[in-house]
Amino acid sequence: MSFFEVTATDGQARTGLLRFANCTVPTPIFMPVGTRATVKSLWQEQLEEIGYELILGNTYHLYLRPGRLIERMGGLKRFMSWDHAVLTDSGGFQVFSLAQMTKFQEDGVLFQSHIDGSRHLFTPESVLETQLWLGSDIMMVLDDCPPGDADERRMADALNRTHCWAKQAMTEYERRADRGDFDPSVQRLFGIVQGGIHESLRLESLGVISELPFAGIALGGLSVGESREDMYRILQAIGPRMDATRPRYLMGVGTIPDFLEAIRNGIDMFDCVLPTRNARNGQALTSNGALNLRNATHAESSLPVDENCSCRVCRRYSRAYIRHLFQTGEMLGPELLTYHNLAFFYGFFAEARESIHNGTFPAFFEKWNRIPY
Ligand code: PRF
Ligand code: ZN
Repeated sequence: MSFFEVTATDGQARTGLLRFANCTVPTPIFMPVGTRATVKSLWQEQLEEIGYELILGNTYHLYLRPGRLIERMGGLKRFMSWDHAVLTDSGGFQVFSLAQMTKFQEDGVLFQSHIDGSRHLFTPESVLETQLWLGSDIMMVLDDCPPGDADERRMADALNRTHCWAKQAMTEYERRADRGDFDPSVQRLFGIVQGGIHESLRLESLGVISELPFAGIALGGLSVGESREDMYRILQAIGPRMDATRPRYLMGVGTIPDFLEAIRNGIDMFDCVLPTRNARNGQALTSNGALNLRNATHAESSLPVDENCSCRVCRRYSRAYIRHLFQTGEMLGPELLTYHNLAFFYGFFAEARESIHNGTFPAFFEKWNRIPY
């Protein structure tokens, strides 16, 4: 049984299966973000109840805190009691967005912890090592993701570095697999394509990364401040050219319109903090667009958050009640909206997969593309 299998296509859109040691998940798929070994405010039971089996963790945060404790506790999945699948990001992106001071040195990136200012070095080998003891099913290579408005020099340097690091990561992965340090049919490594909004750099990067035997290929460096037009232009140019036999992962994206455009161009995997972070600010994602439950218009509404949603929150609680929870700063407010938003995304992706199976993806695309998000 192969790790990834495409089961149906509709245009460039595909639906398929990702097979892990403990579970099989269908694609296209959304992965809830559980940065610090928790999808904020939810119990693992609730994620399972919605239907999620693959979640994301962050190497940067977990390495800094609680660090090796996780290894002693039997790995991330045992530690957080998650008996399904986990993908961990490498820390590359987080170092550049969160750490206080970064400096490229000794074939890695030197940074100061955003927690206590302590100094650390991430190398392609060290972040692989960390993800091995975390026990991630999918490990991401260390990459250099410059800001969207970086100049050409910084862009070219970043791409070179990303490609060198990818080769070093694969060499180390194969060396340690050969040594029997881990099971490569359980812990797989994905490469990351960079290149900003420059089509030529993206194609070059896709060529370099695709040549290496990664189990999957990710698109990094999108949704980092560029315009929507630029992002969609890159998705259209690169998505369909990515190796069709390997899963394609668009990192840190995004919104319903972004999912539609990416799925249309052959992307299989997504993660984003949007449904969980926005929930904590009172924003609900619904089949009619986004609405903010802190708004006074919901003060006396006995409607559910989304009339077309059958999640446990929408079956039981009113907008007025949830607004009251936010007004009073009660913690149940963010909890209920996080549950709904993740259930809403789950339903959207289930519908996307079904439409690809049925050959009705264009109608699915049109229906959702009309809704203002
Ligand atoms: N690289 C890594 N993680 C990421 C990104 C990236 O470029 C992004 C950009 N959208 C989100 N998460 N390693
Ligand atoms: Zn709901």
